[in-house]
Amino acid sequence: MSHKAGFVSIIGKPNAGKSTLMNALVGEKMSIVTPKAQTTRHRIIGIVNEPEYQIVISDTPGVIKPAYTLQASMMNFVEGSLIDADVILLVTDIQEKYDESDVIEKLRKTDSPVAVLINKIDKSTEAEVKSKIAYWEETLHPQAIFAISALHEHNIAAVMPFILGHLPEHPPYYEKDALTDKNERFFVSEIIREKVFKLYEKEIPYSTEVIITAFKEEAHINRISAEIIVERDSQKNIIIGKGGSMIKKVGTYAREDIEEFLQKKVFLELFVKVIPDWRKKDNYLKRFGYEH
Ligand SMILES: Nc1nc2c(ncn2[C@@H]2O[C@H](COP(=O)(O)OP(=O)(O)OP(=O)(O)O)[C@@H](O)[C@H]2O)c(=O)[nH]1
Ligand SMILES: [Mg+2]
Repeated sequence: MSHKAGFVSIIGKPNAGKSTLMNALVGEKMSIVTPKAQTTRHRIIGIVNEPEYQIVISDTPGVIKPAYTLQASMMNFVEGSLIDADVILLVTDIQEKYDESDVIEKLRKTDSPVAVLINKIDKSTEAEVKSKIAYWEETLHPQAIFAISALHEHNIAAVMPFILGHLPEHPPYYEKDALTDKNERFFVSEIIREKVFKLYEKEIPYSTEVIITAFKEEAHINRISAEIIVERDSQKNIIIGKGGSMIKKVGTYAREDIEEFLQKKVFLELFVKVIPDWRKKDNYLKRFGYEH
């Protein structure tokens, strides 16, 4: 029997809805989603398996001009996903201004087929959709344009046939029951980071990393310890909150989602640790899983 397999790269600006789309295409919550920009920091792989094909979808960080080493590493993940890509999905928020063209420059350099996904059309008028379609037609001449709502899974079904139409005949790259290439610890740290992004404001989410320090699997419960890393003592105090009220919220919300994810009872213990300027330090970034 013939079998198709290939890599799909989802790219775009921060907050465009890339991770929401990824989760909709895979049908599982693979990538964390928050209202804040730069939520995704890694290349996150979600795999769609059917007897006759395997689609390896990469969700990537939003394209920005890097201001510090962590962001430079995030942009390396974007570049890496483009090198492998058999198909590129450019996700763009319909309200987004495309005045600077970092993303477009990247796409002009590739030979891979590109589809532009104009997202969040639930928040726009039909006239706006029409004018954006014309804009992208002119700017990029992509192989296809879809007007979608990733959040409401509107028009998502049309994207799969486009992908399949551009996938080569190839044996599977991963086991046919694999959903991703990252381990449970990674997803647990992401769930905690999602709560930090949702619960804190200003520079706090961007100054934070989450490290799993213990992951003990017992018969009926997993005992997990994690460190929330921040850059300064003042941030540590904010993370903890008055009498520990804020970190307690992080812990409760995260534990609920981790239990859902692992389908198991979880005891979650959180600690806060200061590592000055970790976002600019190669040794810490490497230890935290960021390539450079
Ligand atoms: N109204 C509306 N909101 C959406 C839609 N898709 C995504 N969002 C929202 O947009 C915000 C950003 O979504 P994400 O999926 O995290 O965006 P992203 O492109 O992965 O963002 P980064 O990881 O920061 O680059 C979230 O609040 C989503 O709920 C949509 O179709 N309609
Ligand atoms: Mg994302």
